[in-house]
Amino acid sequence: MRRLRFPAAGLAAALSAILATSALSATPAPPPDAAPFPSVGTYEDRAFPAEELVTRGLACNVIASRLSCHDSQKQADAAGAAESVGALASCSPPLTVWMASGFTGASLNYYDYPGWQNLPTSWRNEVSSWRSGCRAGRLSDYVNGGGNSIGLPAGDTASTMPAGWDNRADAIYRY
Ligand SMILES: [Ca+2]
Repeated sequence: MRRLRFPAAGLAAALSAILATSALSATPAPPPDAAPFPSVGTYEDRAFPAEELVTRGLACNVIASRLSCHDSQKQADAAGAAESVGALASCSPPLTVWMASGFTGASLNYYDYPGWQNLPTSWRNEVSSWRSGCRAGRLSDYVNGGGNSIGLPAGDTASTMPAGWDNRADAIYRY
């Protein structure tokens, strides 16, 4: 095996790089970015770009970072119960958000937890009602949990948003 030799200047550079790394690691790491919204999804057993699906007024599931969309909330809930496995299945119903008040309009069922999940672009500043399901949740004004946020107690629903929160959420957190 060939022995590695560091010229003096190279060794100094390596040492200072190590020291710089140590100094950086002492700084608290920023929180990881929220899970990106899936780029593709399925509807009637065909694949489509996600943004195309979520602008069609469908009821969609996000399970293990996979997107599948259905014609009605009832169909999405039934498919979600069948598709979710393990911990995700044991923690159903999911956190659901609707684009319109009164649990109407396009919807997204989020099964994954814990962590922030950014809403798809066409959904930002659109959430107008929600259902938290078996886990508590949170909605934030900006992506990645940024800006102000509101807590959603477990097992709760709201057919309209609290003052100042209609059409405002950009990301959700499921605890
Ligand atoms: Ca917002």
